[in-house]
Amino acid sequence: MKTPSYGSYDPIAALATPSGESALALLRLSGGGGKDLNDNKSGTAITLLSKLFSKPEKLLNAPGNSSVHGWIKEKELIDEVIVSVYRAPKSYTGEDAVDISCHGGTAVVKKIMAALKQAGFREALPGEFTFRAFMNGKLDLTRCESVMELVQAKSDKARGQAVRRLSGALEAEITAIKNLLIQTLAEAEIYLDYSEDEVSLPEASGEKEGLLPGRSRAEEALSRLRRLADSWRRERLYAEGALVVLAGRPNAGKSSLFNYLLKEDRSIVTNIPGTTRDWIEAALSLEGIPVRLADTAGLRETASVALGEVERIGIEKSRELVETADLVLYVIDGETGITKDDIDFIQAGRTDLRKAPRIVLWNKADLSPKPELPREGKALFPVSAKTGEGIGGLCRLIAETLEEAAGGNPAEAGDLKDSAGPGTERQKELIDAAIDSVEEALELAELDIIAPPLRDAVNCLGEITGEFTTADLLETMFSKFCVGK
Ligand SMILES: Nc1nc2c(ncn2[C@@H]2O[C@H](COP(=O)(O)OP(=O)(O)OP(=O)(O)O)[C@@H](O)[C@H]2O)c(=O)[nH]1
Ligand SMILES: [Mg+2]
Repeated sequence: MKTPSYGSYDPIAALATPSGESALALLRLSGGGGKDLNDNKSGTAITLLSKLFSKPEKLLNAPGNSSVHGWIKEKELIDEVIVSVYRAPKSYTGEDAVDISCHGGTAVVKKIMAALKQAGFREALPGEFTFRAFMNGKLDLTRCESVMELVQAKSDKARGQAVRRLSGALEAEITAIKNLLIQTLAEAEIYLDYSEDEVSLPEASGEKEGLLPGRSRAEEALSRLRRLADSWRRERLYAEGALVVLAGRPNAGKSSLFNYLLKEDRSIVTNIPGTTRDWIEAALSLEGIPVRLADTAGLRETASVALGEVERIGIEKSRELVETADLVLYVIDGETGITKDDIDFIQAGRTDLRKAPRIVLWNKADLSPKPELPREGKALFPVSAKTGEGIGGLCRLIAETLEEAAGGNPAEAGDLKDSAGPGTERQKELIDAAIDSVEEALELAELDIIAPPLRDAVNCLGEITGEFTTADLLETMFSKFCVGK
């Protein structure tokens, strides 16, 4: 049997929903019919399925974007289904395509898939439906990648950014920047032609002699590219999330805050200092940012108390977690007040800029109000894990601090509100390469040598949207998608 490849027009089938017991499952079919999308002779997804359908004529005559009720059958009935019919080119893939909604049992899905194979379909490769959508001009590469981002989005913000890319926001911005560079290139070439004839450019161009004509356009392209690149860390924050670590002295209320933020009793809480020995991690979404929250063993100076082996290892682990955190929530026990250990920890975080940002919490504010300290600024944040006081504000502060650390100043975020930055490593690398090339072009004074770096930049931008691409790149990219997408 020949190995299936992405470039074929074979009729393909895949389960698009997770396999397991569920009310319904969705099977997707597409393709067949050869290179010409309207060629029905060799059997398209619709004609092939009709051989397994209880009402073949109804299916064959169904207009695009319509549904037909019936049964999938071989010699015997397999399942009662609804099939949605899409006709080329008005389908996701651009080919004739069908979605089958069947019952979601594993035995049902297995039997229908086997029957489809008998009828001439093969199992789709990962991302093959989206690959075909790209090849048939239905989606550019940024939209294709955003489809996978949407499937994988763990938070509302990640979803929002992916949807913006799916609606074409990144493609539009990349195309606009590319057009600025193409205009710059064209102007440089015209200028070269004119200067050979010793004719000066019209004054309206406003460019200084000897410098790159269209320099302001190239500069605008550069600043727009830099803005896209700057948004990358924020995009990663929304997609991958951050590690937030609760640290502080024993009994400060770390586990209580951990449970309050998670809205469940996950960590053991007692009034015995040193209760938490082994750290615990849990996932939650804070203001749309996926957060891994860690509760740790209380920090205390090893010299001041005789520590058992287990607690000593626990404290070591707490310190390690603090070092790898994206944000530390340092909890002060409001009942006992600020101690020397607390001051030492906070000072260390302030002086070492490599350390993750920290928010210092005054917990048990229900028992004793936050003290007014000189020069304290917004550094001491009052909360109560018992009454919930301050927790809403804390969630917002955590999100703001993480966004700030990821380079997202609110004004800039506002600028990108209707647009979107790069969503994948591939897009980010190409934007960086384009920035390097435009910077190089802007540094060159000689007009006859600026064209190559500008063309490089234009090519990088064309690669982002898929205007210029190679078969290898496409295969590597789509093979990371899931089957059925
Ligand atoms: N009144 C009041 N009591 C609290 C608050 N937060 C925690 N406590 C109490 O403080 C004690 C210690 O709480 P934990 O959450 O176990 O403290 P911890 O920081 O995890 O302690 P270790 O695991 O020992 O490091 C418990 O008796 C809690 O009920 C609060 O905001 N108000
Ligand atoms: Mg604890």
